[in-house]
Amino acid sequence: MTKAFATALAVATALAGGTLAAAAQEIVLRSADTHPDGYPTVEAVKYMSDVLKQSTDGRISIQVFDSHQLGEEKETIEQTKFGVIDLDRVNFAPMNGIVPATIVPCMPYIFTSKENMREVMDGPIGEDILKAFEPAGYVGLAVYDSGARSFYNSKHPIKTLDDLKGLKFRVIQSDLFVDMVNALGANATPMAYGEVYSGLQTGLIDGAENNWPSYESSKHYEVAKYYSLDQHSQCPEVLMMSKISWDKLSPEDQKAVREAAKKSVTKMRELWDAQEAKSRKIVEDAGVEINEVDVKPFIKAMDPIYEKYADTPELKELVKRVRDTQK
Ligand code: GTR
Repeated sequence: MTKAFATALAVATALAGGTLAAAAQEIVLRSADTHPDGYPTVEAVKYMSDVLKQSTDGRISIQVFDSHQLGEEKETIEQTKFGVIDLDRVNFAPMNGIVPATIVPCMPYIFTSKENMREVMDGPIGEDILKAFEPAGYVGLAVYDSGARSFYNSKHPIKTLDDLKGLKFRVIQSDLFVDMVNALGANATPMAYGEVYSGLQTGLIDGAENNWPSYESSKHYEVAKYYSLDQHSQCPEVLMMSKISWDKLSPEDQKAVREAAKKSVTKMRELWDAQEAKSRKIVEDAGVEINEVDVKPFIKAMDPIYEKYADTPELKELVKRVRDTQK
């Protein structure tokens, strides 16, 4: 080997190695969230990024775009499908029409408690639901808590089904929720989360439905001061990845992403429990009128929803499997 050739070879090798190292080094996954910085879902994905950085020697990290910077949930779901966004943290509800299995954990009063929801979503039922994302172009990575959704409005407390009559509620964007709230006797209108505050303020809607941390962090409590704890759904959150982005990762990196996502679930639950209490305190201190609800008639009114939405053998079976955990 001549000296010149050896030098050229060394340079070429270094360059190739360098390019590879640079390419391998810099993977920054873009992740969307509708919630503001500090919200448990946002913090959980940031935590996941730290875990991932550690397990990949700093090669892979996640940049979280909070406060719907990348769009409202319907838009980010679409963009994630096309690989424009790598990761998306959304509620299961706007996925109901895209991944039918997500309907089951959103069903009214399907879980008996927070613990029951966690147990179901941690086990084989949760795994099966996450797997159902793949044919739709997503990889389901983790399920996060979302507490229980209850009604709030600007008119009066909801104590009975009669109190819902004539009120117009914004619901999360899912037909299941439209039908659920209509079945309870109110008028449901689906709308993007970011439009709810002004909708309440201008009187376009009388109320909406959500959990403590969302009710508080969105400041909806400022314009809808009656919060009635009917807890009609415990529909959880999901962290999903674009199948297009996923397929670009090596199997080892896919494994690292999955593991980091799983670890973020434990972290999220700690943050969630603390945030629920904190948010409740904030709205109580702000003078919100909170009331408990006798939910028996509410549960009864949901029978047609089970008939309409658990309408395939697969979904019926999933509902049964959830019920079996409660025996
Ligand atoms: C929240 C959920 C958000 C969003 C919002 C909504 O509970 O965390 O992802 O779906 O509800 O009502 O649109």
